[in-house]
Amino acid sequence: MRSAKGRWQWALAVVLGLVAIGPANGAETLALAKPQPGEGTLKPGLGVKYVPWEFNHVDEVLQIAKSNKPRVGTPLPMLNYNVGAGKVLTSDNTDLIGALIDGFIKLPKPGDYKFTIQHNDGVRFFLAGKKIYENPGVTADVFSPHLEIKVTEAGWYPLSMVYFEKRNTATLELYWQGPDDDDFKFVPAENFAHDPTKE
Ligand SMILES: [Ca+2]
Repeated sequence: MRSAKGRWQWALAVVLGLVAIGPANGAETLALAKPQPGEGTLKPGLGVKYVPWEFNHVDEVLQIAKSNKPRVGTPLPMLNYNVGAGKVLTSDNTDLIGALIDGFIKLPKPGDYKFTIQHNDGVRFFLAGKKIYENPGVTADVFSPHLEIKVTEAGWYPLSMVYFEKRNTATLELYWQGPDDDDFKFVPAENFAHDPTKE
């Protein structure tokens, strides 16, 4: 038999143990797309729709998209755009353009992932319906913090972004560090897809 003090210490140890195996940090746990997209239904790259306007905030992109029908653009093979004063993503515009990006990202194995975005101008980033990051206004090139994601099942996860470029230079890059990676790299093209019926 444990003494009263012993029982108390034992109970405390159990509680501390539970705390220790709970979420290690603020990492978001994502829900897999259910059902998973069927074989052959997805096309490579992320879907994108463009809305021309002089935006100062990602909310304005969503607002203007309600009245000015967005134009479907060529899908984005991957997010590695650091174009200076050149054309924004796959649009023909070098400035004054918003983008609604929608598709899937394949997270190939369970484990802890970190993402980081470099962007110019504003962006809002969703994974599996959760807002992972936003920096919604006009900005020079800036990196997000490391965005920690906990994945319990491999598969396709919904990914969406609202983005705009106001003036001067434009950047939209998405990097990750997977469970087995030592460093950040661009999310490869093979890990992006979109549903062409949503175009
Ligand atoms: Ca800019």
